[in-house]
Amino acid sequence: MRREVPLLPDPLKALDGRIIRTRESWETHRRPEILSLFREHVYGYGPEFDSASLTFRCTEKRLMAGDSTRIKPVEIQFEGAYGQGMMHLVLYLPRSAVTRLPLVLVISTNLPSSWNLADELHAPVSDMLARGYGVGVYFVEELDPDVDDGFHNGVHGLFDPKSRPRSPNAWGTIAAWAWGASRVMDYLQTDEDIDCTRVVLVGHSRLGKTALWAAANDSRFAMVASNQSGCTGAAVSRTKTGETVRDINQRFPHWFCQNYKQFNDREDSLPVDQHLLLSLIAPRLIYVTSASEDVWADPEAEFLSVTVQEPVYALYRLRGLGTSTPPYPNIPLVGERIGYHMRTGAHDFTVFDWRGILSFADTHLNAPIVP
Ligand code: GTR
Repeated sequence: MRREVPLLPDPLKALDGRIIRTRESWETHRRPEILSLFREHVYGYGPEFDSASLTFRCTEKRLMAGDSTRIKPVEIQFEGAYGQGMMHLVLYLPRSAVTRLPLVLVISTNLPSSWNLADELHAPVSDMLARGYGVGVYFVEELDPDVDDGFHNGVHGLFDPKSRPRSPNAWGTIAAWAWGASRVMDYLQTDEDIDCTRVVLVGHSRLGKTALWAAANDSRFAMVASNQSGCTGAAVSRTKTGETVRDINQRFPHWFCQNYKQFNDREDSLPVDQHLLLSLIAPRLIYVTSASEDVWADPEAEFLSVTVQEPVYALYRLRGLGTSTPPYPNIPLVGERIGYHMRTGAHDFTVFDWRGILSFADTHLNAPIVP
């Protein structure tokens, strides 16, 4: 039996009681309000940053052995008040491409030992290239290690005031990882192989949370795909089963800002819920996946989140999924710019998930087939 739908913050009712009826008032009033609420209470505020201070260096381009794929590693260097940092982006491009390509940008954990990433990524790189995309990967642990180590290292150590305790609304690790996606986009805007108006940002689980927060902050991403991102990702927190706000704050105290801990066991007091995170993507493309046995992420809470934010897409005259009933497993549901599927099986990033995401992207980003 389906659980009762919780009382969720209305995307179209501002804190001052104003009802949002037009996209203008959404964009000038309610959307910035929601973004600030997420910064203040959930993910934290990142630093002021001037992208003009970045430097990029393309290193050792090469061909993948026995393949028609070009690998283009890029170093992205940034400077904070306390020193310099660097992240890597690795691009995979078909050797034969003649036009700027749309890009699937995959968020990954660690920089692996070799550039030949296809296996380590669990991403069908050759399938994506055949569909006409370039593929990019960046590595979040270069931005901040995934451990609760006091925010002395990584980008926090470079940009944040040294005073302790940190501000309760200072950015956590997920926000740092999302910041990296925007630095990659800064680079992509300079790369003549890529059409930066057609970039799909993809992440699984904790990296799905990262992808959503990055795309919420940075409207240069045309599409975001969150694979089983669950708690503080796509799933609404009110009445969520599996992982709760308390669970995630206890197991991963570094992921979010300190203020978020005030909502342990108090999800109903949050001024936002995760459907509002999805609404920040409108009117761009969004694809959310769940897995039937992934009760920790809670498929029902992920699906609910997608449907209850559709009134925001409706402001742009964009049709949503057309139903509030969760779909049968393995059958994607698609609206005009919103897609969702629930695959049978456990928490994982499978070929089925990739196909759902890429088919949706193909429809909307019109990827040309590479000869
Ligand atoms: C889990 C965590 C989830 C999810 C997952 C992952 O342990 O509770 O929120 O992010 O890790 O990233 O694999």
